[in-house]
Amino acid sequence: MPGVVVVNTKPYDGQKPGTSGLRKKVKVFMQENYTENFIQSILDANKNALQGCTLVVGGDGRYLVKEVVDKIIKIAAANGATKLLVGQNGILSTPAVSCIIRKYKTLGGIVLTASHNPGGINNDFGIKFNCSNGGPAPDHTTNEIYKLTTTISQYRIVPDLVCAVDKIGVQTFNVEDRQFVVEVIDSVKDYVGYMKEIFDFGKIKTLLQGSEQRPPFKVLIDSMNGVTGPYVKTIFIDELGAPQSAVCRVTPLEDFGGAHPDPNLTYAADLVNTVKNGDYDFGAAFDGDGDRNMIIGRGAFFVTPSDSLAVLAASLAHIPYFQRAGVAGFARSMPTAAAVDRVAHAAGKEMFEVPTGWKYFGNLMDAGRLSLCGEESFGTGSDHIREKDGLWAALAWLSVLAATGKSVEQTLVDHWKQYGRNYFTRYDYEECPSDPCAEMMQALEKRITSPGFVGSALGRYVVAKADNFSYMDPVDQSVAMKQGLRIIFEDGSRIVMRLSGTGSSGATVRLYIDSYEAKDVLGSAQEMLKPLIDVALELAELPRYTGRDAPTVIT
Ligand code: VG1
Ligand code: CO
Repeated sequence: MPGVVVVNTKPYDGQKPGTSGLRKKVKVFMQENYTENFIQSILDANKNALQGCTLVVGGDGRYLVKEVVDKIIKIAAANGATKLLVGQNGILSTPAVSCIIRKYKTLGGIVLTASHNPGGINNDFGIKFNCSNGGPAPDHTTNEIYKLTTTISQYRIVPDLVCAVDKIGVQTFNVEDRQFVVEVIDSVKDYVGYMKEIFDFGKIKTLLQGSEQRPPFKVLIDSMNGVTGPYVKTIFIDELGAPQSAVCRVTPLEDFGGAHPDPNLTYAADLVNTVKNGDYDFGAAFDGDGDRNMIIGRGAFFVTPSDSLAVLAASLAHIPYFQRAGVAGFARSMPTAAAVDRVAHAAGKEMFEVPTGWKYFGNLMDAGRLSLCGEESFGTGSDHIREKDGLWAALAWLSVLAATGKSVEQTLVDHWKQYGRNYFTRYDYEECPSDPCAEMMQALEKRITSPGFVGSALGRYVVAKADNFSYMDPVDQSVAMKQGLRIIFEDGSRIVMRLSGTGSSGATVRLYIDSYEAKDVLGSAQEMLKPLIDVALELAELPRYTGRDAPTVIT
């Protein structure tokens, strides 16, 4: 019978979860006891609930996932956990973890991913705790976990417990007269089953294969060597009957093949070029852990995530899940353009604006007030789970296109004609030196909150409101402060600036620009927004502080 060993350890600085879990370089996680400390702290934060409960464990297949799954099994066994549900070979997409937590009513789950950050020994790893509602832990829980990491002195482990995670099935261990069960589960089955309940796969299949009325609708789905590969193969090839050529990069690789698994115009340029130059009606890409999505149409017509959210909000009636459950309110993160607000307004639905990070949507969904939400950072999702869901978004789009018979571009043009258009762009300055960026944000905050700033003119824009965004959750009244600097102009245009909370080194500055046009809806975002971008760069003195004259990524 394998025995529990108590290991003495010391706290590490900086184990504070960011926007979505603890993310650091792989080599940071490989330091002695670093990972063990954090896992023990997660379990300690749940100490009173572990016995008799189940935890879900899985990750996006990146470098270190397998080793850390093994550590979690051994540490959970030593801490009196009763059962773990582990994805085969440690593979579970982030949306699948959320789905499984909810389906089997578990205490929560541990998700091993650094999401859209690159993988491999020289890149990033991450650990995130999700609660029993399936969503990322709220701030008070991550703060509790963090607090425990600052005082940890011991962790418990069963070093000799040997558990094979490559075979599906139940394994039972005796640890100190208790039974400890690990059930290795099929990584895709529960999730795919759920998608078949949510959507009408028959209609999507007919769209893809063509009918007497319509030629086949050709799609290209790019998993970017991330975790969605097996899910995409099962859904698109086995279930929807698409040809092999409809999917690409569908084998999860530990280093994502050297790619940056972030579905945007820069890092998914291959998909964009293939769709642009090929005979495709639709392209979609997902990030490393499968919660983000990028949607493009014929000719690589790009759908901004803010518009994607608005279009889906206006089209939920085409999706069986919403036909059954009805549609409550909508929500977006603060930097996301307000296109969806117009749909909410027209439909008489509640509309919420929350800080960046999916954890802020959970309470609203649990309270039954939120059906569909999204972030400008390629996140779209609904209350079917408590994470954003890349594949769900692609299937939602295909459901809408199957019902309307329109192209992606026509769908957008019609939407803009009806609601007007929120032009949006985001500039990312990745891995800048930290101190000057912090100074820049401080200086900007001081400037925009000083007397006389509201009412002043910047170029042709007159400032109507300026602050550091804070949010009070309408369900539990918890408050999140300092969530991003925003300047709102009299015509409704906005400049938003914040520092990323998911980077693993240095500072990443995000600048978001959005501006509404009721009639002039067919312009280019970069051209339309140029005057406002210039105002923002000058106001923040961004080139001077960051030393960059151009962003790393433009969306
Ligand atoms: C970024 C995005 C945010 C998203 C978060 C996690 O955070 O801006 O909208 O929720 O990543 O996404 P930040 O703090 O770097 O701006 V994922 O797919 O990485 O879990
Ligand atoms: Co992600």
